[in-house]
Amino acid sequence: MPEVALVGKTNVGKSTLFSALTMLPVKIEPRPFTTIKPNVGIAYLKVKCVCREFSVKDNPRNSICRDGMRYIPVKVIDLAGLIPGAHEGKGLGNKFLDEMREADGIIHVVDASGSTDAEGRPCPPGSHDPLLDVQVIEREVHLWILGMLKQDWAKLARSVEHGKLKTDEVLASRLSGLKISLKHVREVLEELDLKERRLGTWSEDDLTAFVKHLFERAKPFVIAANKCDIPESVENVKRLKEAYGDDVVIPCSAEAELALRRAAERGLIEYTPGDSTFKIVNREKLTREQLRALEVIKQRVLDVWGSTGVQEVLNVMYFKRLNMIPVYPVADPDSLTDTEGNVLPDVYLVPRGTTARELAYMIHTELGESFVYAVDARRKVRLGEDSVLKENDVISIVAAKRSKRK
Ligand SMILES: Nc1nc2c(ncn2[C@@H]2O[C@H](COP(=O)(O)OP(=O)(O)O)[C@@H](O)[C@H]2O)c(=O)[nH]1
Ligand SMILES: [Mg+2]
Repeated sequence: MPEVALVGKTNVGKSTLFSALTMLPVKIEPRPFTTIKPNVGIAYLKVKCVCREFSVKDNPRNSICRDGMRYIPVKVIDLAGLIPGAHEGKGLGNKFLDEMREADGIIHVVDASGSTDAEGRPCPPGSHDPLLDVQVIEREVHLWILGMLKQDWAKLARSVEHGKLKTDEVLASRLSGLKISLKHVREVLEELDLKERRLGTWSEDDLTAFVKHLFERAKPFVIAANKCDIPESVENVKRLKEAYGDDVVIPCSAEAELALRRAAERGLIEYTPGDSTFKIVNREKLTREQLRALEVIKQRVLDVWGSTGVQEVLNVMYFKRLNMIPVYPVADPDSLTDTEGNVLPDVYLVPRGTTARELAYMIHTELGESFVYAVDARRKVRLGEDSVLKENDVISIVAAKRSKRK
């Protein structure tokens, strides 16, 4: 399952964002667990499902479909504790390693209203610069990886020089705790012109640059510019976007999203994450305070930013930063079913550029090995193994022998 980690200093709204993200976005029975451990839960990406285009009623297995929208589960981990100086803390390293290892990317939560100081204490809005917090966390992560790399650096360098080990392999294995691939290591060595350089001659700056580039590639981040309901955040969101780009910075209000999801769950309003509005179901059932709170959310969040931004945080991470696309594998390209007759059972998130055969491997090693061709169910054409998949492709894989297909 896809997986993201939440980081950020204290009091910026990590726990609130975690709660909002991991509340079920739509009604489902039976209710699956949405919180696995106190700090691990399930959130959902939201994409337009292909069911309406094909005019079918689907029975999703690995995801949920409601009103033509597909909700794809993503594991979310609240990594509270990545604080300034964390890289020096003994024991913390391994816990982080374990928890960050599987993460596809990192959601960096900041208080965009500037009402939390460097130590995480409340302060007047606008008095703390959230850009500093982004830098602090980045530095912390870099120092921490640097520490991992530099252990026995001299010994490492010697073993490469004696021809026992290769530079890229040594570096990748040193960082395997973070699940950083050999491919990423090679790309960065190339990019920084460090490929032919002996490890023993790397300067401190070389190492720092290497770590920085590698981490950006291996674990891309988005900035959840939280507390955007507070007016002082407008200016800071602008500054954050200037520094990091529109595809990295997402203004959001975790508190507003949590309130809306709770109200929707209790049937007080109609609201789906990502929506720009909500509808009050029955005015009489709401107290004056509740009505007032909803009005504030409308005025300070929805009317200003277009949505609470919480759904966007996840969607931007996967579809912009990680450049993934949804594809729908099926066993039968005519009925669009799996072998048990479920219509459009699964949606897979795959990196843009994934080929038909690579998809087969993701479904099942055996299916990849026995791949003959694929069928594009939309156009009813055969695809060869190197055919690059497109967004929302519905694909059936034809294998040489019967494999254990789902
Ligand atoms: N105004 C506003 N306050 C928020 C928002 N999200 C969280 N908070 C408040 O910020 C404080 C810290 O939130 P919490 O989730 O515990 O932060 P954490 O320490 O990062 O986990 C709490 O008082 C929250 O109610 C938001 O979107 N807007
Ligand atoms: Mg917390």
